[in-house]
Amino acid sequence: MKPLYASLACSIVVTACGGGGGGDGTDAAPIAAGVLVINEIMPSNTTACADPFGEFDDWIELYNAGDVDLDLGGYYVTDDLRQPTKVILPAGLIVPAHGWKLLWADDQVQGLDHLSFKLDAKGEDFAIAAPDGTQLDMITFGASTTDVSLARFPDGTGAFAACATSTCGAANGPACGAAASR
Ligand SMILES: [Ca+2]
Ligand SMILES: [Ca+2]
Repeated sequence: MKPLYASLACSIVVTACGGGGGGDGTDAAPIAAGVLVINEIMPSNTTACADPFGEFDDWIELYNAGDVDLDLGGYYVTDDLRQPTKVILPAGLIVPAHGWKLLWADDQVQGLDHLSFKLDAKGEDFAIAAPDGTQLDMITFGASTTDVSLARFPDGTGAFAACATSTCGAANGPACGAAASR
């Protein structure tokens, strides 16, 4: 065993990774289609997953299919397609490259990732738009079953399917797609 060597190697790796970000927030370049998508959504949540305050609020999971972390500052979300720029997202809300980010639709002031509206379990829309107003993704859903999400499988590209084994903030499972697609 070489614990000292191991920890040294770790710290070198971490340093290399941490220094590789280097992004200057170049939000001038328009985002390509399909890079930022709605990956999973739960309009009625009682036991699936809790926000950092222990509250089982409605949530939306975004997925970043790209190779660069995305800062959602200036992006828009809405639960009303007639108001595509209803809510502007704050800077510092990051969706990691090839990673997921949960937004809590709880109409509460609890941090960057909490939206000023809730989702309607009886059905409505949710959409996300780029800072220039271009719609990036949207979903229209009907009446929701409590604690059942609608999830894309595979992540980012698959069709939405009802998912009783939701995965907030993590990769969607094949069981969801299989369960709903017959
Ligand atoms: Ca909350
Ligand atoms: Ca998921």
